[in-house]
Amino acid sequence: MTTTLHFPDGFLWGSATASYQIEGAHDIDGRTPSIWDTFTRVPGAILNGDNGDVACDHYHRMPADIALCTQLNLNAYRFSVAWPRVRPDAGPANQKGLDFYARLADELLDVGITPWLTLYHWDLPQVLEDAGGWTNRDTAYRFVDYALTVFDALADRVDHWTTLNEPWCSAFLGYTSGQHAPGRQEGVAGLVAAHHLMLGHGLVVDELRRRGATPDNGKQVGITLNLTVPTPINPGDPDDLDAARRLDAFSNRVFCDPLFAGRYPDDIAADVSGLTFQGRPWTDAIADGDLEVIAQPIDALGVNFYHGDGASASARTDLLGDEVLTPPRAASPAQPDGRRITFPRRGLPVTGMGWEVQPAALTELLLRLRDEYAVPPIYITENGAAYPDVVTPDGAVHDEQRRSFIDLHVRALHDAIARGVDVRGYFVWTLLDNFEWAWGYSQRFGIVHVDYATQQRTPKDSALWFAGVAAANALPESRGGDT
Ligand code: PNW
Repeated sequence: MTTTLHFPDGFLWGSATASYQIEGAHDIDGRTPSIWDTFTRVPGAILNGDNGDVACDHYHRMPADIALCTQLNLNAYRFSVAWPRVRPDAGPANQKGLDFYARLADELLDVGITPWLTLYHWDLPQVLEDAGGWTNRDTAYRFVDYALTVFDALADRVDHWTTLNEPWCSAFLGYTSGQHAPGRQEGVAGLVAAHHLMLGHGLVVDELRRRGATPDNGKQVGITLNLTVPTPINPGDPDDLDAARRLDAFSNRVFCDPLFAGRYPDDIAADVSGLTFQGRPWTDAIADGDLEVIAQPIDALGVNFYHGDGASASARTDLLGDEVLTPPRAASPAQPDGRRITFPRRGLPVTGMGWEVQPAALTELLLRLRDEYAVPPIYITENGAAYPDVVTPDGAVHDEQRRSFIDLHVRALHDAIARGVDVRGYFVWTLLDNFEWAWGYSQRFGIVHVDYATQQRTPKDSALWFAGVAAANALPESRGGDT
């Protein structure tokens, strides 16, 4: 069977990156340390002791990397700005840092690629962490200062503004499990951090609106969340049902409910009752008016989707998958209630990260967002997969697994659009193999291969295929028999 799946006119086909993962140049032109510079120096925090000091050296190779986007027919490029580059030590603006992003935006505009800017993709200035980081309410206000510096410098070039990337990771991997910087393992501190992150988001939306960032002026302001589709492993087991509920509460609803309904979910109160951060319940962090600030309307919702989760309360390790190489702290729970959730394998294929491949979950997630929340237009701001790649003697990278992963998810996305969900773009994660956080350089998510010894870039087969999809604004034909 041969079917062509067309996407709506004006659909965005992009790739996404993040500053700390690709830029390198960690101490160049006035940049000062972020929490990731510090965390990568903690012995045992990162697989193989890797860090982002050099990464893909994108800071020095940016024009060539943007030329790759052109070659791949992309019409949008999502990048993040490094806070410690443009406000080093959270102090005054640093013109050299701002100039880099102005040049980046100009390179993109010159070749007709829409710049899509994320203000915070996890590189908090270390000085702010020293003052408590996201558990300190003041950080939300410092985020506003920084955001306005970036907006004032780049608003003449950039129309698409995203406040936060994946506050779940910043809050719960940063302050509860400690798998990400700053590496704190402080239980409900993650909820306090989540609230301050979302407060920072709302305050920035408010201030950008005041400065004219509205759709009337051709500007769009939004946020990117990583959301999951929790499924109880054994739906007949009340404990598994509750594990799936808790996963949903602390992954999805704790962000979507305040953002789109102006309240926190009721059930989490019982889950964390009696737990405190610095002697106080996390709800002490919520001041009058905060939820109104967080819930103000946005123009776009970015959804990052990698996998669904089969959730269980069972500790039976024989239900778990084969051991994959994981970073040292991956085992500690990211749930702020401290209770166990296990993720037994469901017999689905898995990627190099050990993440299950479940494209139908993307369709399900998008339908749920449409049905349960008053969401603005949605963009898939990240989706992709890590697999071990081999450069063959002919100089190519035949990454059929990645190509198939992207193909299946783009199909699942098309299915959601066909069923009436307003999705307007798809950004593949990621343009270049890069520093994959706690996994260091051991996981390759790029559609372009990077040889870290030479910094040579080689578009993989998936990139060439994606270029065809972007050019056609369609998937050429159904690939019967793919898995
Ligand atoms: C996202 N987890 O991170 C990020 O936005 C990217 O920077 C990252 O490279 C990409 O996904 C792939 O990991 C996540 O442990 C990191 O559940 C970790 C998790 C989820 C998302």
